[in-house]
Amino acid sequence: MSIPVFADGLTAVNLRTEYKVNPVTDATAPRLSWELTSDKRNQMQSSYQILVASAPSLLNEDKIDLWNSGQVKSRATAQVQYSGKTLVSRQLCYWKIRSWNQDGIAGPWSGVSTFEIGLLSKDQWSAQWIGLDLDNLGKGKTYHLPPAPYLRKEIKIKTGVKKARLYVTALGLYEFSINGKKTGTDFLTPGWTDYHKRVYYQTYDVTADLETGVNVLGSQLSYGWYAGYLGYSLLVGNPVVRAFYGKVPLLKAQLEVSYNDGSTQTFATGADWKASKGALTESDLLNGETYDARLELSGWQKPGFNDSSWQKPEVYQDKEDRKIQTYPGPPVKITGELTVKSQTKRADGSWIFDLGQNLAGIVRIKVKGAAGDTIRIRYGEKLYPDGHLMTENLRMARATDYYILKGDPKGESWEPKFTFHGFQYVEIKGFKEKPDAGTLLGLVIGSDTPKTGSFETDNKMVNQLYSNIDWTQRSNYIDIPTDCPQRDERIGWTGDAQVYVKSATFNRDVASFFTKWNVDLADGQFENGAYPLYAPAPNLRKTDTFSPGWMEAGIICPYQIYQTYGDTRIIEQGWPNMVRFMDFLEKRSGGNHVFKETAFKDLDPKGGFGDWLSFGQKTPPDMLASFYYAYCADLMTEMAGAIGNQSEQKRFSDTSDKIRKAVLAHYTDTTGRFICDAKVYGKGEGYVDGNLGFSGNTQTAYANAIYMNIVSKNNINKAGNFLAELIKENGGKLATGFLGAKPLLPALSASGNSALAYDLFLSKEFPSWGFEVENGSTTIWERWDSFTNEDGFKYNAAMNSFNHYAFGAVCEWMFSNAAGIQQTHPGFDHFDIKPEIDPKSGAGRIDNLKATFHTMHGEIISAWKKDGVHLTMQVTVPVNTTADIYVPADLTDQLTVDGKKVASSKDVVVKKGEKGFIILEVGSGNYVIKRQ
Ligand code: RAM
Repeated sequence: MSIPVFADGLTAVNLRTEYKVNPVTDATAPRLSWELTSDKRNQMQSSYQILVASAPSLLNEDKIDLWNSGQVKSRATAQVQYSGKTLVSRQLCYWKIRSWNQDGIAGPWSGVSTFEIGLLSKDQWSAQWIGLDLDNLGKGKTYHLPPAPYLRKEIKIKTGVKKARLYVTALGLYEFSINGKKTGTDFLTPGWTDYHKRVYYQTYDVTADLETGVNVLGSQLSYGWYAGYLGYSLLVGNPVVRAFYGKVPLLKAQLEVSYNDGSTQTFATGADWKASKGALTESDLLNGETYDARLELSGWQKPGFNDSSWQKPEVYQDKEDRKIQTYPGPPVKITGELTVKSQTKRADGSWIFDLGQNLAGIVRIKVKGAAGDTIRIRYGEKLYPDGHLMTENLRMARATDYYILKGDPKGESWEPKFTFHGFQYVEIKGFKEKPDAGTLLGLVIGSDTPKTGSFETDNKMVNQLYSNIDWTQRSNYIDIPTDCPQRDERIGWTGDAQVYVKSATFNRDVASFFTKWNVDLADGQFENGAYPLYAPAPNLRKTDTFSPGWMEAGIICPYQIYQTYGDTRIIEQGWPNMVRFMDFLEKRSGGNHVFKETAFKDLDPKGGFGDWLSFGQKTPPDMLASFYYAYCADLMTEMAGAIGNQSEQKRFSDTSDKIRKAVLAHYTDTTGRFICDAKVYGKGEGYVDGNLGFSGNTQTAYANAIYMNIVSKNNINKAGNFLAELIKENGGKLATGFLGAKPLLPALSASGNSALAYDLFLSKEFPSWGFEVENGSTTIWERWDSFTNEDGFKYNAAMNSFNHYAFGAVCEWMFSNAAGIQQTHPGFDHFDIKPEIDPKSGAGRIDNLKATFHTMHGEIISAWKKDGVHLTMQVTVPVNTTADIYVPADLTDQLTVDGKKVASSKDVVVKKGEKGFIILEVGSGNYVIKRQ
């Protein structure tokens, strides 16, 4: 038997810079982070030392040339800013770190990580914007879909390449290749931004891709978000339906080569490139692609190809104030593959393939046939009962790809490049041969956000629900948080994003994803200070502006990133914008600190979107706006504190008090019930579902009032009782929409109604989360009744997505309440484990639950298991953190920790606490707690 030997100190792992592993960044004081591991309990970092050098061989205390932090007394293991020598464009930095534990024992040096600085200013770019205007070749009736341009350039590389970097971006979408090999594995680059203000670029290490002699730089462009169709503009008859930012997709690329002999060479896009149309005859994000393989420019990416018939590209002027910056988010990638579960031939000769999972992505097909045979590929999330593909819910998104065969006797394989679809089923027309197992493969696409969470119980429905939530997140976090991946929308709806952001943090690491989107939000902010309905924010419909419940994403999303990751830079960067938004609210409330009925009647729809997709009487949107106003003022108070801005901390805390007072005075009666002056809304015309009437006394009102601390601590239980009463009156069912569903279960739990929260959570009756699962869902639906046995798909043509995460916001309750993982300090430096145990047992209930959540410090685990009156809890607390474990018990004597009586365990401290709980304060390590 071998005996493992552990080092005494802490070992640092998972070194990251700006949330990424070995990234390229524009941050000149990049933030470093690491996680600590130890096989011992109660481990804390007391100090750290960071070394940064320009070469690995210099990573030695006496040779260091960039930064030696020295031994810094600090617990910080994340958001630690580089503060060495000034960093310049292209600088490659190597770093490592070691930590001292609470006893002053130094751990070993970590492995070496890197970060590289991008091109910090525009004058570093010698590359020009080049493109080929093929717009007049778009000739469809409904859709104007011109072919996609191809660009190429032959270059000569000398021997002895030491380092080569490709800096590349597009207005539109690009794929780049060197000698026929795709550069990188990213998809839909360079991502969506307000291209008038900024465009991001990617940096690739292409040292290994270059050969001595002639090399070919190749690129294909597409229209994408820049020049293609966007959202529902076509559906709603907007004057502009495509080319919102520009008509011609453009490439800007610069290959920089340094040689061993010290010389350098730069190859940049310019008039000396060649351009042509090719086999990609249609290419649009929403509508799909057509690839005519007969038109393939065989060998165009290889040296020696005869491009004499190609054209000179046009060079386009840059927009002077457009920024060019390093892509800050996680790249969109193919994140998985799905094989076909079943295939069925239809009477019309077409085939339906079922991938068994609703997803966002594309398919790779393998076919054999004659030149000119056309394969039509359509996508759908559902089938009709007779087995044909349901596509009405795609509305105006054509979402169809065509592949025209060249007739290769060995067979041909193809996948689209610049589009994606939301689907579970694929319908293919045009096969000459019977498809087999290798005919079709589903390729999942999405922003590559590392998985951080898991949630598993002994209840199958709940496990499927969790899978549905995570799949819906994967399908909709595609460069920006979208509403849905299938129909003619796929835009960054701010309301959806803000209700779901906390849930998202549990499932995946979304720190850099929201770092990116937060800039989109700021870029989309209106002159008057309101954040937009969606970001990026091209005008897809004349009347689209802002709405209560949506615009607050500008405060709520960065706040959540601060909370989960301890990130104060996102606050600092967006602070002026956030303050401007608060000023806007103040001005709009006319100094009253409350939005009275009809305060937002100037919007379209009147009042904004309110509690979108709720059932029954509507919660007044103005009342919700008032709640959000108070909530935002609270978050601003906290964030001002976090960045040390005391005067604004005071300002927002005063504002928050005033709002709360004014809101309660206006919207509650003497018994504490929420009320409104419903008469003022008249027949509700122009309001979303206004014909249903308005009431202050709704589930959504209480759920939000409790969640946002509108009611005082003393009145929470009373408000909770009103809420419980309303649910009972409604036959034990929820009636909430987008704004009400997220806080519903948390509010019940916070007000002593955990049992009712569980009943709603585990219900399989319509409307509920379980109902969707019972009906075969593999993702979260847009509506509670997207499909019912009685009505089938009653909304399809209107708005019926089967991949919409807003109602997946229940995930927040699953982790924070059912598993009880509650962050109490930003970045999870300290947290509570306070699980709510399902009070009932038996079929359809939960007896056994385990959630894991990887924080900036490492993995938290919270598991519990009921066995009659006995309860076992299992908790893992990462190194450098502490936790309060709330064990539901009355007497300390009832408990054991790791088999020993609590009193005799030296690793737990019993804290005075809440009635019904024994609170155990613990340091890092694994704990098994049993209640007899
Ligand atoms: C729908 C979107 C989104 C919602 C808006 C108001 O069309 O899908 O989910 O936020 O409308």
